[in-house]
Amino acid sequence: MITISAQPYDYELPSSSNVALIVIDMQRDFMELGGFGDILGNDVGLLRAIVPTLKQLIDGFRALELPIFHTIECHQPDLSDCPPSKIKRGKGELTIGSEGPMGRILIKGEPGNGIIPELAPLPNETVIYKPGKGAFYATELESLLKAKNITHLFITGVTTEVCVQTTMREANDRGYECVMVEDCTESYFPEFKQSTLEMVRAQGGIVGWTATATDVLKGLEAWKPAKALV
Ligand code: C5J
Repeated sequence: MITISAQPYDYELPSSSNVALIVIDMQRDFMELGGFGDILGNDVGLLRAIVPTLKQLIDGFRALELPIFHTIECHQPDLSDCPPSKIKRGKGELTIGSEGPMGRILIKGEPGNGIIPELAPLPNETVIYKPGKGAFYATELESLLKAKNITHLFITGVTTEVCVQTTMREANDRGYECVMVEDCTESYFPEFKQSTLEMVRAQGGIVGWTATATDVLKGLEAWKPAKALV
């Protein structure tokens, strides 16, 4: 058993557990001008702050040969998987499916739908295409995690209070032991990020834990060899 320094208290990682890194929606639609985040009136530049730290965390998982799941929020070109209520939101000139500077907004396969180059998935990593905010809704994520007996999740990405928090709540309800990595998640609203971190760890960790990338990597580096010995 290894413990990772976390809030509201240390996170325990038994050697019998299996872990995965979940990287939510680090796609151009949310990170760059002309994408979905931008057309909704957000300052997309705010999200860049986490890129170097998230890259270090991803590299750490790669070095330890631990599984990484990337997600992309997107819809089919015919929008058959997008509820009309979602298309109507925002009331802007452009909406989901509109032609934007990076192709059709939030549509699978369009240039704007790609993960930013710095965090591009490797061929051996899984990409989950999700039509909802949560990564478990209408995707194969749960069955893939079950197939690998994964029990412990480290959750990162954007935006903290929307897709990251929704995914963490979905995972928590399914029995996964979840850590939201504090300096690897970001919001267009700094106060929403802070509130989300506090919500997650309030009431004895009602949705899970929060920890820094440094503490997660330190813990996993000790855990991986200890696990191998068991
Ligand atoms: C949003 C997301 N904010 N990835 N999506 O619509 O958080």
